[in-house]
Amino acid sequence: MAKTKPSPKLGTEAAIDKKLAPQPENDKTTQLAAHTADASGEQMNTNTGLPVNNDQNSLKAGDRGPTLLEDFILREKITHFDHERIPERVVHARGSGAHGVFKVYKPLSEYTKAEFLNDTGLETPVFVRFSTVAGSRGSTDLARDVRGFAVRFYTRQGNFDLVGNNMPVFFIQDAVKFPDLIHAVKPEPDNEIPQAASAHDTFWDFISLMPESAHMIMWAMSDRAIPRSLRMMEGFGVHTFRLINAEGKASFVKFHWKPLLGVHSVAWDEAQNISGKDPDFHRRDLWDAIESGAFPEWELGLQIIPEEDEFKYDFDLLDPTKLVPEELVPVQRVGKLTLNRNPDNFFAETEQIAFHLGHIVPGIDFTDDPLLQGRLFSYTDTQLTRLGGPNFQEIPINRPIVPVYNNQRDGFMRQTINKGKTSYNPNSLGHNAPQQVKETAGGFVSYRERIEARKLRVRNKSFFDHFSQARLFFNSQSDSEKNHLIDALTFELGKVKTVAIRIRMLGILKQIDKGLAAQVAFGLGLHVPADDELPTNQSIPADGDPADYQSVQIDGSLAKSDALSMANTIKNTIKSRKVAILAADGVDANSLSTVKQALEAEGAVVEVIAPRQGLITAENNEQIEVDQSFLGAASVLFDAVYVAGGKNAAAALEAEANAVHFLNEAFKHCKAIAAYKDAVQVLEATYFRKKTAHDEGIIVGGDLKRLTSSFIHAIKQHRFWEREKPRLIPA
Ligand code: HDD
Repeated sequence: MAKTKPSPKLGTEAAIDKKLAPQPENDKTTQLAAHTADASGEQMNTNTGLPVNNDQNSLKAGDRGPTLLEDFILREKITHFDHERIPERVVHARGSGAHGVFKVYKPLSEYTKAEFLNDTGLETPVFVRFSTVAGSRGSTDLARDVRGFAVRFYTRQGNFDLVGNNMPVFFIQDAVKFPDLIHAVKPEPDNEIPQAASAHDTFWDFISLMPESAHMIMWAMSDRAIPRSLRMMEGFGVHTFRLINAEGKASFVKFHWKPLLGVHSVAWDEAQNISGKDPDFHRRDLWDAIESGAFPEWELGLQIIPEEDEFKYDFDLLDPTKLVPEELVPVQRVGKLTLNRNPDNFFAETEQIAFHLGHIVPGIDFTDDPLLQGRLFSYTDTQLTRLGGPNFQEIPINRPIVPVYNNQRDGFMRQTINKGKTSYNPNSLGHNAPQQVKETAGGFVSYRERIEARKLRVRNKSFFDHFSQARLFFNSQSDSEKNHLIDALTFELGKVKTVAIRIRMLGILKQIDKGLAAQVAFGLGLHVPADDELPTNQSIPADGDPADYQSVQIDGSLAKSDALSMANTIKNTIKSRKVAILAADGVDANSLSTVKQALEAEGAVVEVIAPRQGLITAENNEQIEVDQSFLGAASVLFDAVYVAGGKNAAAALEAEANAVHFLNEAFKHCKAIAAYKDAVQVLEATYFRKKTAHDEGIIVGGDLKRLTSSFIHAIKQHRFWEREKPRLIPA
């Protein structure tokens, strides 16, 4: 509970200096500030305000006697502790959040009447929560998984939640299959294995029987599933939504988030290593970036499709397993999201935020996408168990920035003290307040969609092309991305024990691309099944006619979409990239500090790694502070590595197996590596040096200025994936 009247002050300097957190920045942070409590300089008291004299010992009968039931202070403390945990989210349990703001670039009145998408002077407060889907709350950040990308806009017309993912399509077409999908991907029910991983029988059993998942599987097995940073992922609203303008005219819309740092991933071997070295890698990266002022930024993108064009495409806009290629409908960048403040309290904010796809504002509306329609039920329903009752909207992070007046009352943990006698409408005793709002004054009215239909439990034939866009995705990947996809599928299916499931999956892959299926089959030591061995489509109801439910193939005119490959992303900055400088006693101080300063000037985060922590003594006797020793540091936690010069330092690093391993691993994960003068000697000790000819990502030389600028250019490239092919390094 927030303490608005703090307990007596100590009267010390600490009390006077007390920081009032959070510093109010906008309507939402000001609102949250009223609910925060800061104990600095304060005395301890119980939940009822009683000053506590002794928090070290329970109340006993005698100094060695049993604890007395009377000890209400003990009971209060233990009782609260016993109930500190709430159920984790049934999906997306593992997540990290941050506050920020959104600003629209120009009014979008042509398409929508939503105020926050029209008023360019408005900074709309937002809270964003990123997540993985399958793992538990404490699972690793680097699991191969879809990432949740949920954005809440605290607008003056109420909360708008855009609850999306970092992939633009989904596994299934109808919400009725969601519990099956999640049961299949979660740890298997008998032994609760594996944690945060899809590489197991039940997941691939289900997928191999659900051809509609083919497109999403391509995304989930691509490098999009192992992002370098939450700050370097795209976001997608997935479904087709509607925008409605002031005249009531609707347009279809797909929402996108485009990261200004580009879209980047790590290598799968690296991801698995990071999971051990720092399971909080993404959470820490987001937190550190915001703390250091390197605020993550995305542009909001819209693909707008006129209503008249609803049936123009060779896929159905209502089918969430399809994307609208950017080549067909360009993404207009309409505003910017900036994350600029870390939460004060993880539980109160990141854990208790309750997103709901159904939180919309006038000017935005739904479509009949059957996945979207089912989600509209699930999100509020799940909070009733997770947050313990119907008053979760009153939790500070969930409150809109506008006051709430309606006739909903009571329930567990009700906070609001509603005044007056009336809690019904219409009423005369309370002058009919709170009153309904006219549409022209901002009252929400659902889009007047015309529906004339029979009730049927069916799926439209326009949903039956399961493979064209899966193929479009595969064809759009660079060679290294294709190799990663093949490796990922081979890895995952290799973990599947039931051979029949592996074979069924090869049957699915074959329909996407024969070469892809053949390469995965080779890795698994299997053959691609013939057509009559292909899986049956489980979407067929028991009494349905299979002929009506056959997967169809539409040969869309688009063979390739550049926007689908991360190889085409922006590569123009090293801002917030982490660079390791390897050094030891005898280092050439100038070669260390010149590169360090140049990297920091470009916004990179640099750490000096040496055989031991503390200070090292440079060639010129300068004392240089070490950030981490080789024992605590690992190359997988950095984007690039530089070995500073100095004869003695080079000899010491060459003799240090962990330094050589650091470089081998950085090479294996295709990172930029630089070495100055004598430090080339350390490279000579690596596995890769003798085996690689020219490599643009390895920069060596004695001209510090040239070396620094080439190194910075190399870090901007993110990775040199072409190195992987020969599989030289066993690191
Ligand atoms: Fe969902 C959470 C995204 C389909 C049911 N979902 C959840 C979160 C994200 C998504 C990002 C975490 C929100 C947070 O950070 O608190 N979900 C998606 C996307 C989907 C999708 C992009 C497909 C396009 N989800 C989906 C379906 C259903 C659900 C079809 C059920 C029918 N999702 C839930 C849920 C969760 C949830 C059970 C768990 C915790 C929560 O809602 O608050 O209601």
